[in-house]
Amino acid sequence: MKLQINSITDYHTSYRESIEDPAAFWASQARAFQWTKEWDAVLESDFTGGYNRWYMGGHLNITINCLDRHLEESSDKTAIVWEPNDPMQETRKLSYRELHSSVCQFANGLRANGIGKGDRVCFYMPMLPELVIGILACARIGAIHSVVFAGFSAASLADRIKDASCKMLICADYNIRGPKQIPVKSLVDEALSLGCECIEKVIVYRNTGGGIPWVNGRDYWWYDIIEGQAEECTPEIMDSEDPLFILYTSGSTGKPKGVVHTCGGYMVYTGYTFNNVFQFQPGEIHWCTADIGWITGHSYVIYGPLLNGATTLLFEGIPTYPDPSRFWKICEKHKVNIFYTAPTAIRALMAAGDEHTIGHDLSAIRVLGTVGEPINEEAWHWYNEKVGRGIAPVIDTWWQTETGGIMITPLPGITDTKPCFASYPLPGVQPILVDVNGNEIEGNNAEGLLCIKFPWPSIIRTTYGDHERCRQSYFSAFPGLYFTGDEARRDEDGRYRIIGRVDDVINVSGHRIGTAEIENAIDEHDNVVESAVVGYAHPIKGQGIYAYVILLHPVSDETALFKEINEKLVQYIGPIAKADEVMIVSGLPKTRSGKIMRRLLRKAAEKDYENLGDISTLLNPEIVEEIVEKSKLKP
Ligand code: 7RM
Repeated sequence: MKLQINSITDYHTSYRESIEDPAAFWASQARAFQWTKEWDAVLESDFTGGYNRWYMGGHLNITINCLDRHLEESSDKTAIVWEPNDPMQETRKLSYRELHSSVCQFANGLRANGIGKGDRVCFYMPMLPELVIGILACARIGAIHSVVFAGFSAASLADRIKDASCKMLICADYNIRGPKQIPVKSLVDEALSLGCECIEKVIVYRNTGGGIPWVNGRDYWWYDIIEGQAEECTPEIMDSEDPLFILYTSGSTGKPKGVVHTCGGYMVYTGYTFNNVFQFQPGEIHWCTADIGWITGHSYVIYGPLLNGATTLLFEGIPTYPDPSRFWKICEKHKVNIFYTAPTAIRALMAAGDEHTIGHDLSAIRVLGTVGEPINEEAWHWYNEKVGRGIAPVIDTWWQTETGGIMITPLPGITDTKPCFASYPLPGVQPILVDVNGNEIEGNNAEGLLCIKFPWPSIIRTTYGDHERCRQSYFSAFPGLYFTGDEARRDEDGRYRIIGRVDDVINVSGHRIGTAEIENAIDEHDNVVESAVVGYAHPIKGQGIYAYVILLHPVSDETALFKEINEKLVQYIGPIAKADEVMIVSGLPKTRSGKIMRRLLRKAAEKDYENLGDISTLLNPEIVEEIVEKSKLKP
């Protein structure tokens, strides 16, 4: 793909052009792709109603751009390198031609099984090439994919299936992660027993070959679906604004939001950002370690790299199996050029000791990326020095499920880098800091709520089935602005540093979880009357989960109670939502209007007893002392 920013002057020029004439800027970016019909108008936006449309009247299919377009010149080039969980098992490689054939074949299989344009297909699968094949097969025929992270519980899966009324569910028999085998098909059956009548068929990919429960007439093997299907498939020609996928993310209420992205804008933005942010060079191997169940996996494991004809590495396992050198062994083995991971992984590997990085040839690495949460200074330096050998720049990329692609980031080799700073907005991105009243905080050396004042092609289109919720969540806090939910600081040179969420969202190891979701699950425990959950600083996870609970009856064995609470969290949400600390309290600090004072709970969790602020206006100020005293007894 052409149009790569390649100097600082170029960056400034592009940035200026993107602001002065956004339509012209984004039209020229879009021309790097293949459209079957050009758009009539580039953009139409109404932040008041939360309506944003891009490339209206344009027709395309994103898989033509991810696959067909590369066949002429690079059909033998590797599209996917798959590295299994077990290092003794063989690597799989799929060329662009093979990936194209597999996608077409499965797409034909989906069509033969009643799936067509607009139908929702849910994926609950581990990191296998078949997950990529299945997702692209949906895109090929215009079906809307909804990937649910395979670490979520059966209950969470059921909620997401029902919210999008998915017609089909695609899973594996078992998932393998580190030393564990997870019986996903059993979890799927459990989810489907929770009122998912919308699901007509379940497609099962045989991953381990272990025994699984089976429902005749509903369950089908992946291989039976593709059996006899042609390796060519006419793509469904999509309107630019037809939905491409739904991806659920946590907000401040208990119910996850189905973020909807559409075909044209998402394609242009992920292609544009992959090319520029990583300064991609043809022939490079790109490894984004994110699970495809998150937006980072959608945009930078699948779509961004494939749109650019890159080789994308897919890893089934975890960073610490069989030992904490696994990432570096894979980088060495496949001569990875671009490595993109989360601060939580960096911190965990840093804590495991330098002996694991030493002795691995990491010389192919040209760029190191991080995403998902703030990276602390120590981890930034360790990454830069031990992994990047002081040569490969670290790019701290800030973005969200709702933004579809990277928004604020250094450009490697072009702009400078500074620890903890996501730095500069990409051309086309117009960040602004405001105070709580929505007044712009101008000038450098400023801190405020991070908003974006102009749309970009992959801005969230709606929350599935409930547009009002989309308007309310992102466009109502400050009229005329998209509100990110994050607080940020702008330094003396205009670089942005992301401080964190200002809403009731906790970022655990880079995974977003709403406090309300966690509290709902804890409240399911028979002995819990009420609970309140806050995030607190955690050395590896970034934020840990601290739960305050009020009990119905006192317990003698607190450890047993904590275990039961965590069982509820695993049951209702998944292992990522386990509480790190639980404190039994006789009451929760509340305002007179009945709102829980999370600020106080956060301070107690972090043992920060100074500046508790004015507590005299609380409904029950006496409870603060109890909480502070109990917190002092915690490790
Ligand atoms: C891509 C992704 C979004 C939230 C976002 C922030 C936090 C993401 C950074 C970051 C500091 C970063 N999507 N966040 N990137 N905080 N520095 N580079 O993570 O929807 O799952 O989460 O994550 O709070 O609002 S997400």
